Amino acid sequence: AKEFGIVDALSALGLKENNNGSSTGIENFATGNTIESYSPVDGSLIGKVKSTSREDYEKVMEKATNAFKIWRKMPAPQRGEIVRQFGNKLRELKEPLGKLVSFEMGKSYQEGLGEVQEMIDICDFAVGLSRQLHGLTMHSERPGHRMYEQYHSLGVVGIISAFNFPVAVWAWNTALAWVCGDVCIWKPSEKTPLCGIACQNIAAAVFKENNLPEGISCLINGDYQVGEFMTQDKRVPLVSATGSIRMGKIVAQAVAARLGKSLLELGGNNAIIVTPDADIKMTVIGAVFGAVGTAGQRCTSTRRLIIHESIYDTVKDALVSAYQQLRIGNPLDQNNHVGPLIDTHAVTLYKKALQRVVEEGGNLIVEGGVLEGKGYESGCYVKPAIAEANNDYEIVQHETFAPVLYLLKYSGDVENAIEMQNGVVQGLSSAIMTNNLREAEKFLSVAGSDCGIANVNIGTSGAEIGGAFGGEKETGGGRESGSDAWKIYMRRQTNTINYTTELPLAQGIKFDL
Ligand code: UN1
Repeated sequence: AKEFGIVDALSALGLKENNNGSSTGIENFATGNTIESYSPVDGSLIGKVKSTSREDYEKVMEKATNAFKIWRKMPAPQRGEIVRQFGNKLRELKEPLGKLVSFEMGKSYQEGLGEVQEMIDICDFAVGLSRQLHGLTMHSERPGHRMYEQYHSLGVVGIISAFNFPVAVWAWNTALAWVCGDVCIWKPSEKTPLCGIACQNIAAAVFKENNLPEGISCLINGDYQVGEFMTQDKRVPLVSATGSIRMGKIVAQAVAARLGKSLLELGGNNAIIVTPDADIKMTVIGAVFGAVGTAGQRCTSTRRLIIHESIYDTVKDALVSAYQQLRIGNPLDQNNHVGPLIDTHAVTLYKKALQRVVEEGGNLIVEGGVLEGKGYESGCYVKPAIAEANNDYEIVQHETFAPVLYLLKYSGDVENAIEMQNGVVQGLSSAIMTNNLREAEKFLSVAGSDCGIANVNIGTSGAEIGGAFGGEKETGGGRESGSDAWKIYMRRQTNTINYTTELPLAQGIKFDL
């Protein structure tokens, strides 16, 4: 860890060995069980964090609701100024935070930096947005009346995020929620709690410098039961949850039972369609990055390649030779392409997927396996694998959070490929590689990809923050980040004002006294 500057990174981020890191962060009053955070990079214990008990949660909620009363009254552009300062702090701390992300989660240092860059980008976006929380004006049907709509702050926003993007997904939600005048309570994944504490420390410092209550940003820690404090709590009008479809269904039902709003960003089963008109070189780079980047643990990771039979062997051979070049190892060593999986449980799921695809009739053309020996002591390093398979295999229909890529063959028109691509329960990201305008437009048409993200000549992962991010079907339907995704963080109000001395009724109804 020393060699890669981890010790310095931890101290730059204000992290101690024992982080009593519930509550609003700086005030240490968490009393729950201790969560230990082990690095998948070398298996070492990075630090300990206290989880949030029910009583702690009540205190956090009190701080959040009190902070909301102050924060919502601050003009939105001034809230934007706070987010600008937060973004600047992230710029200063990009390297240590990127390193911590890499060390605690296991993604490459480049991707760790990229994740912090996503946080910075969304802050910039949110600053501009703070002057653009526009509603519409309408023409009233009644004389001397004015009608318009406005967006008001919602309240306490609950954020439940996953280990794979331990800091960026929080920032997408929180930067928008803050300019919208909401306060946030965040439960990071219990697999990456130190990333949560680091972010909390950064936010808390900004609030302190501006004499604002730290309750604008609150942190709670623990497993799904701690998440349930929020999903079942009427005081949380919106719960934004990122994770598995299984988790999303539980969250959605709990929130819906009290008629709250949920924003769900769940699993993907993302495919790239490779047509006879594809640029093979671009296809290979896009597919390999999509499949092995973040060790296949992005919700946007490429899981399936749907390749036209006429170029199938060419693409397959190019992929096999590209996979032979991959260097697997310590993600902080920038010579490596692929880091570890998050933990040994993920390794078990990876092994099961490889076994299952063979049982179902698949053919492993790049075999995979768990790495052992020097540098791989954590037991979390696996070789990216490729299997030839059919779309209807149970395992192909399922999202395995690991670097396993399935090759599927199609024949005839691109419509056949689109049907395969849409033939899964998930609907997050999709892509087509083609230089043929007709194929590209068919893919983007109403009868084309059914996903929330559909790309042409780009892979499935690595979306920019400016677009709305999320997907359809069992991906949950939520949209985060750019475009008008901010609207879910606010409540809309329609206002009609009468500036006459008469009281005409809408629809021409007569009512005289
Ligand atoms: C996720 O995996 O939960 O588009 C988010 C991407 C990233 C975000 C992924 N910008 O791959």
